[in-house]
Amino acid sequence: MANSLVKTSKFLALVLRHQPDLIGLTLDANGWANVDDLINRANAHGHALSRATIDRTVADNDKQRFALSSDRTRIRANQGHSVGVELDLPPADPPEFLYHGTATRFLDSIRAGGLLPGSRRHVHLSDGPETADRVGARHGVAVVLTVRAGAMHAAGHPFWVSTNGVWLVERVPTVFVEFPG
Ligand code: HQG
Repeated sequence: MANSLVKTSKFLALVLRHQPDLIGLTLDANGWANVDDLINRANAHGHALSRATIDRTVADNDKQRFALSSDRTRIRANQGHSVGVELDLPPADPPEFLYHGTATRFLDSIRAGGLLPGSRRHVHLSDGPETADRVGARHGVAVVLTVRAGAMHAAGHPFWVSTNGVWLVERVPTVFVEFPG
């Protein structure tokens, strides 16, 4: 992803996941913003944004973080929100194991309380350990935890998978976490 698109992606993640208020933007109950409104408000707040930049950012995004509505008038983040939106994803059957990347400094707390969403709406899980390792490295010395997703689902915990392939759960009780070593 080109540098200017990374910058736009970070700005869109900020206003579509965390702080729409920053530019006076309104998200609907499912997290969608009107694209023209987003462009006008971003430009009014000194963030140069055009339809073409948005289209490229959505299409070329390394993690497919954003989606346009089918009529291309609305945009939302596929996952990662801290603001209260209902993504309205259908529940999904997870594979037997999913992975969560974290940092070693969080392990004692995770052992005590399980995996919690923190400031986000969901705990994020991936279907491969490599992605989890990269996610964990953002926080310090990475450690990959295996989540017994099949057993957790069988025990009644709902799972969702975002349009960009991130598995989402409300929390992961410690009993379903396999710690290394
Ligand atoms: C940890 C990026 C203490 C958790 C990534 C994580 C991902 C606990 C941190 C997405 C805990 C929260 C999300 C507990 C969990 N005690 N710490 N009980 N339970 N934690 O950033 O999963 O590039 O909110 O392990 O790629 O790191 O932005 O979540 O280390 O997909 O699209 O608390 O963000 O995607 O950190 O990352 P975060 P995350 P984007």
